Amino acid sequence: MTEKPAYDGLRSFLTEAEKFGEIKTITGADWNLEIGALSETVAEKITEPPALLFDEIKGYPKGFRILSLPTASRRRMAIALGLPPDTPRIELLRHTLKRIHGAPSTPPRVVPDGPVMQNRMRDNEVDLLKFPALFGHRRDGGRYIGTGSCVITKDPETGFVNSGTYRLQVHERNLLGLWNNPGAQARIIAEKYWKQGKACPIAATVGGDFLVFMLSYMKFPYGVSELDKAGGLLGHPLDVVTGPVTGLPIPAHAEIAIEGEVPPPSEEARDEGPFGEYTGYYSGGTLGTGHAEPVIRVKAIYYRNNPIILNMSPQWPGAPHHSVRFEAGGLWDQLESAGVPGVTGVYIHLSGLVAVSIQQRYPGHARQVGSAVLGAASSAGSRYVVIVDDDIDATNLNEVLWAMTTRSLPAEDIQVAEGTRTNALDARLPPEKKASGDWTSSRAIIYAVRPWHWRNKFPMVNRIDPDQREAMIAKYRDQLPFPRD
Ligand SMILES: Cc1cc2nc3c(=O)[nH]c(=O)nc-3n(C[C@H](O)[C@H](O)[C@H](O)COP(=O)(O)O)c2cc1C
Ligand SMILES: [Mn+2]
Repeated sequence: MTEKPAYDGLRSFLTEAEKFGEIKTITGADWNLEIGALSETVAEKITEPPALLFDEIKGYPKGFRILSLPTASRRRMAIALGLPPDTPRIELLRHTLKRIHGAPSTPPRVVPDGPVMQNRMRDNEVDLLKFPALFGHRRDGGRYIGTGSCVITKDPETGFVNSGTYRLQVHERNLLGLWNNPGAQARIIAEKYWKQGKACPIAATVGGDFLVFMLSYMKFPYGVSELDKAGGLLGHPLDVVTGPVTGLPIPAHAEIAIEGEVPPPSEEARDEGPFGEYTGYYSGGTLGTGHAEPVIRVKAIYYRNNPIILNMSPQWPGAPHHSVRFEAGGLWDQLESAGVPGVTGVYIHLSGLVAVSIQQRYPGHARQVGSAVLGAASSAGSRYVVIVDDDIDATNLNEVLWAMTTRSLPAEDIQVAEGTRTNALDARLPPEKKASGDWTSSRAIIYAVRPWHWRNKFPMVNRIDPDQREAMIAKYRDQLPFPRD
């Protein structure tokens, strides 16, 4: 019997994904716009694309690598989540969030040393430009080293350790920009230090275990540590080394980690961004607020031999980073908790179209589902909600649009709700509203279902049935290039 190889962070994921031929190494690409452009092009043009491991990046020695699109295929997403590689898509969609929320909190284990400490730079040696930080989008305000980041801070009053994903701009060889949404927990923590006139100690990884990264970009209640959750999901405590400068825990198998401090912005702050965002527009940073943003004074850098930057730089939403939008499973759960019956599928398309398929059971059922979606916390930020019948696959945008164009009547089947919640990254939020903090917008629910009272007279669908399609793919797969997934 072969023993399970020892846990090795991102390297464990790469080893497993490589077994399935899921990693493509690209040499000679340029950090300056080429890697960002290629990653977005591949995600848009190739279904279930390979992950891209960039090596021998222009101007950098072999071994200083960047990983793009780690979870853009269904199989790699399963591997990253610690599930069997053949886990079906519907399972990933439906249960990923449940697994995460149900996982126990297992505190990290402090170890004396770890791969991340293989190479060190302290004080005057610190040089962020030793790594091929990306200039990702043409109109970005600079190079960003942290997009797949875990930014670790500790509440000075309670000792709670938070890990959050926040973008990190390289201002200088030893200075990073830090941009926080209102409500970001690192910001809450930093302000506690600033109030005492102190700089906030901070540690960050910019490459490491995908699971730890994923937990870092999810919202947990203040006080729930993402590092504890990681232990729960991994099934063993996350190994951490104690940062020599800050005393903060640093994942021992991370690729690259920094330590430093965030001074009060009154002492030092810099213009930040603009930065191409996941909505498909530039936003945030100084562009969004007009004032300078906090910085991290970097005191130390640690990195593994042949370190890998995790590139999760936002892409136009039609070029997704993830094969499955499992956040939709959270909305599904919330609809069930609201007691709404008959939901057979939930998906979130692009940056704001929610599709829900239902098996209609009684008059008014579709409208009830529509209202419940607007009321659910997980649907905030979506502009359009489309309710479809259960013969429509909510994850298939063509099917959803076909239902919209054939089963809904604009004059009767579109409901508009005004004054609903949105966020500062909403491109359609007028400048005056954004400035005044009135982050609200209207949303529409489109009822693209067969009208309940004459549903049985609705014309029959002219489309081959799924069993026919599956039979044809199975029979002709050798002769025709049907996709595998
Ligand atoms: C790739 C990526 C980049 C992100 N960048 C930022 C950012 O720059 N600033 C921010 O406040 N949130 C950003 N977020 C969202 C936060 O990670 C998310 O709100 C998370 O809940 C923050 O952790 P916290 O709840 O512990 O504050 C980003 C998310 C992802 C996936
Ligand atoms: Mn948190």
